[in-house]
Amino acid sequence: MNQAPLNENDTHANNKNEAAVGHNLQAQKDQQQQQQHAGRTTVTEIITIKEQVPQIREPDVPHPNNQDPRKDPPTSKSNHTVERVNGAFVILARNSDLDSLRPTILELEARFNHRYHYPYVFLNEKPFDTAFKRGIEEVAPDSEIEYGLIPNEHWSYPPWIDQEKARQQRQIMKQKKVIYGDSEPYRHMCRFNSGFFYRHPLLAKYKWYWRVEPSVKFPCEIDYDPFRFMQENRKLYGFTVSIKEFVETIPTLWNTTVKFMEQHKDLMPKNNLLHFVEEKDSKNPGGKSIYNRCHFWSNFEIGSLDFMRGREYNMYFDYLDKAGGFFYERWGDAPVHSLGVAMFMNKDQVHWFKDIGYFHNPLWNCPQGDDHKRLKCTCDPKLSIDIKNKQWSCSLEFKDLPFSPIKS
Ligand SMILES: Nc1nc2c(ncn2[C@@H]2O[C@H](COP(=O)(O)OP(=O)(O)OP(=O)(O)O)[C@@H](O)[C@H]2O)c(=O)[nH]1
Ligand SMILES: [Mg+2]
Repeated sequence: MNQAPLNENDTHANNKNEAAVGHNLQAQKDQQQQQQHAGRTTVTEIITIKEQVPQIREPDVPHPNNQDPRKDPPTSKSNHTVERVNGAFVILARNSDLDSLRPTILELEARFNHRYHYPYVFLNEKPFDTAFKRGIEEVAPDSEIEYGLIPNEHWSYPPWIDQEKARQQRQIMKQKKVIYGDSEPYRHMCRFNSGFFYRHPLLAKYKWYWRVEPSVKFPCEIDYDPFRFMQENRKLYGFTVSIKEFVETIPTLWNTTVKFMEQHKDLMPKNNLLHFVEEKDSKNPGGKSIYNRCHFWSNFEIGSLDFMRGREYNMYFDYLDKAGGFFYERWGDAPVHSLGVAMFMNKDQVHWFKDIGYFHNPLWNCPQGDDHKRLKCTCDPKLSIDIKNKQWSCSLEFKDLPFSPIKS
């Protein structure tokens, strides 16, 4: 599981690697689905709202690592509001994800959150059961934890979708062996993560979210507060890994996005980040540019909820939703978020958290050099996507893009 199966020496690496990654991911998904069936229950959902965290603004810091390391935030629930900003971890999960979530949360607490106690918000389209809640509270005993039930209209077919056509498309994708191509819940998950998670009432009081998934790893110390970094540096979206999407899952996403852009030029700032996702069409060099498939991997995101809740992004999501590609194709929330970010943000507002060690099967972001030592990393820096799987990564391209001023 921890071995990235990509082969950098393969000149036809993309196709081959997609298959290897796909196989690996499919096996993992199958196992999760089996676990899910075993773990379903009908226990009534309880939403526990223990307290609200006020937003606190403090003086700017130029870089997180320049913070005084002696100034640790308080560690008890009673006085934690002095140091936190208004953020929360957001975790979409099934009851059956408990065993893969616990090690992730233990590590996140040990590497970062034992100093801050940022709250957790768990979301599920089915009620979380008592075993899940107990199991989570054991590994994050000092953090506030809330459990939310997803409204049915955020996890079901909208009326304009032809469900028979959607079923047929899943069959076609299954034959083509597209990763998760035949999965109906995966599509609801991608649509929910694209356009609904930030509308959940439990997130209404927060300004920042940090998305976490089961089984991910945080192999290094996180020695500053990334939420605060976002706020104080006027960032809106942060990522650790950026890669190219499986083209079979998004055949019409780019053209649909182009149509949206043509109708809504007024929504986009002049210095947007579209140059991160566009490339010349080698088959038609004089023609329109095409999607280079680069996207921020959304299994890790630290982002502004105000941006996600804002008019621009939601007009874009609604346009995509009406086009039907969440069901007729298999549009993922990662390219959807990324295209939204590219259209509506400047580069200054997007941050690569290169110094946050991270693993989601099969890719690593492992800090290099002095950072690796200082942050007591347990990952192998040579396995980092930008070293081992350069041909897949878009992060270095992101780094080299020109900066542009923040929209006034
Ligand atoms: N409640 C709920 N959560 C789900 C469901 N399917 C996926 N998730 C969650 O949605 C997120 C993304 O799902 P993943 O299965 O991790 O999708 P992925 O990252 O593309 O693929 P792998 O991690 O490689 O399996 C994770 O937090 C899952 O726990 C579902 O049917 N119900
Ligand atoms: Mg995942």
